[in-house]
Amino acid sequence: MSEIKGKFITVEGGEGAGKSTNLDLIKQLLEAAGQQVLFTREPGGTPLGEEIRNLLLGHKHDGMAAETELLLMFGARAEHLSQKIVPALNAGTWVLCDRFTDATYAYQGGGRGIDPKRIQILEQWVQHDLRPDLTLVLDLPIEMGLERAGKRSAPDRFESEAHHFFQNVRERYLDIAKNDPKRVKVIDASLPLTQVQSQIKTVVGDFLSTCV
Ligand code: Z5A
Repeated sequence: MSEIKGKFITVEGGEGAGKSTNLDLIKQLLEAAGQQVLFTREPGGTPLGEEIRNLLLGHKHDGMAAETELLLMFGARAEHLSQKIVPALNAGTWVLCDRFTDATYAYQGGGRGIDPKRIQILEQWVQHDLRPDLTLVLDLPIEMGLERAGKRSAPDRFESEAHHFFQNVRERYLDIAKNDPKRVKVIDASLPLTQVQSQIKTVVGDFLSTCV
């Protein structure tokens, strides 16, 4: 992993926070700065990863053990890193990923209550020293996010969780940002879209200015 030339950018947040809505803007900003960008997502991003995603998000395995969920996330991630993310970064392509390991700390750690030290072991084992260079956390109140997501489609296995699960997810994301402020930038996603996008432009612009 020592030959990495591209930058790795991830976008995180709770349900309905606006990740899908804003990923295209981020990609455009990076491309306008002259970067070749690979857009991908987790869980998923590879044929095997997308199959694992279906297992994780569908209702066929409702009640799966938290540890199974955690290991499936990292199984999909190992495949994603080896088939897609690391080769792209090594070739100098920038990778923009819809969720990554911060989601594991937030959902499996905060939401399911798995000890973060166990997640850390898997993170080091699967990723070695690879961590995102920049992470945007789209933050908004739980009710607002669920309402936005609910308008769009039937709830998946995660979206069917109880309110306190999402509260713990949100708090864990904010803790991650507090503990790693250089990498992780919180965007107030409760605001109208134009204001959310202007915050994103500032954060991405600041990051790009450090890459010259
Ligand atoms: N997961 C995990 O547990 N552990 C892991 O390690 C990883 C993932 C990697 C993947 O879902 C699930 O996997 C996820 C965590 C878990 N849990 N769930 N569910 P996902 O990431 O594919 O999907 P999601 O989180 O459910 O995202 P989403 O519901 O698609 O939300 P979104 O992409 O953030 O929001 P959106 O689709 O862009 O926006 C929602 C609606 O709001 C839409 O109608 C927009 O037009 C509207 N919108 C967006 N912004 C605004 C503003 N500013 N104002 C008004 N309306 C807005």
